Amino acid sequence: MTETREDSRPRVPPNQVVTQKFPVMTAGTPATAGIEEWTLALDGDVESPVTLDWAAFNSLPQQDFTADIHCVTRWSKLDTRWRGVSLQVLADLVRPKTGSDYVQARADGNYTANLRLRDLVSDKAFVATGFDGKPLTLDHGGPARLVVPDLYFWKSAKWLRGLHFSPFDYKGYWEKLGYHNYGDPWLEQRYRG
Ligand SMILES: Nc1nc2c(c(=O)[nH]1)N[C@H]1C(S)=C(S)[C@@H](COP(=O)(O)O)O[C@H]1N2
Ligand SMILES: [Mo]
Repeated sequence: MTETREDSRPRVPPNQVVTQKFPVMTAGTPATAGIEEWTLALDGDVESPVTLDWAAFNSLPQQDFTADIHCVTRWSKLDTRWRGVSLQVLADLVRPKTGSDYVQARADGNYTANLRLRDLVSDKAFVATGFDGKPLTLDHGGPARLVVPDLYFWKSAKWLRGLHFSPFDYKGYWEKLGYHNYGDPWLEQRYRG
């Protein structure tokens, strides 16, 4: 683990501090579903909306991926290891209609986050069910959470229950409270305005 890349570009975005710990950041205490009741709704402006139960979700191709994650409260964690289904696989399944450029992630506990579809596809984001070789624990969003490493980690909704594809960019929980609409850590897009 190194904090500088081979070409000497910084590994850590501006004004972030690397931690070895894995802090738990949760607004409220959501009641979440066990795998018996859990479903993931892929809906909105798509050709083939579908609601996947745990078995259907797990029959999709899974990938291992390693990523650095960056919380807006200024901690970063490097080389986190996950397992999950790529957003590309989920988008291919439902086929967003032309102009359906936004995705609202919907989670238990009324948590939402808004994202651009182009920031999610091409293996830039995953719905993860595994962390560090084990099932994702409840505090970190189990049974399934979004992981979008290129954006501040508030965009990575824990206890994910739906992805709503739309031509409209509905603001999410933190975005409504004044956090930046896109949240690129390299551009320090922490707050709006
Ligand atoms: N459902 C839900 N997802 C959430 C949050 C939350 O409060 N509820 N917090 C976000 C924030 S601000 C961060 S930094 C990460 C923290 O994930 P962790 O608790 O696994 O570190 O989850 C994000 N996803
Ligand atoms: Mo965060």
